[in-house]
Amino acid sequence: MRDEPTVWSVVGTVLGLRAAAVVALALLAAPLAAGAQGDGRAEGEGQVILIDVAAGRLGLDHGPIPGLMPAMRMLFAVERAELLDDLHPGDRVRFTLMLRGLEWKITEIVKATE
Ligand SMILES: [Cu+2]
Repeated sequence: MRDEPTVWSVVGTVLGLRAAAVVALALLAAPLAAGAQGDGRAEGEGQVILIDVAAGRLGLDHGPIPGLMPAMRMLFAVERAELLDDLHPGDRVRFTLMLRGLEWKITEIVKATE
């Protein structure tokens, strides 16, 4: 873990940044990190808080996404509007993100059954 600290982890450690700031850094660093690590793919779980079919966006209260971002509430772009079909606020979902250009988009989403 100390072998090859990223610029962002060093900055975060030095400044003792709290979650919000680390999120901003993580978002800035995400395309670079994905390029460096290879596949530009991530998976997460969360709860639907907002569905915007017209804009093709989904608001999620999501848990930590390993290697990408901590838990937070945010809007994601969806790759296809059909991904929003049958979703409702409060639904628990599992989703896959793929890096598309500079933006992480949801490419798969399924309701979690627990
Ligand atoms: Cu997020």
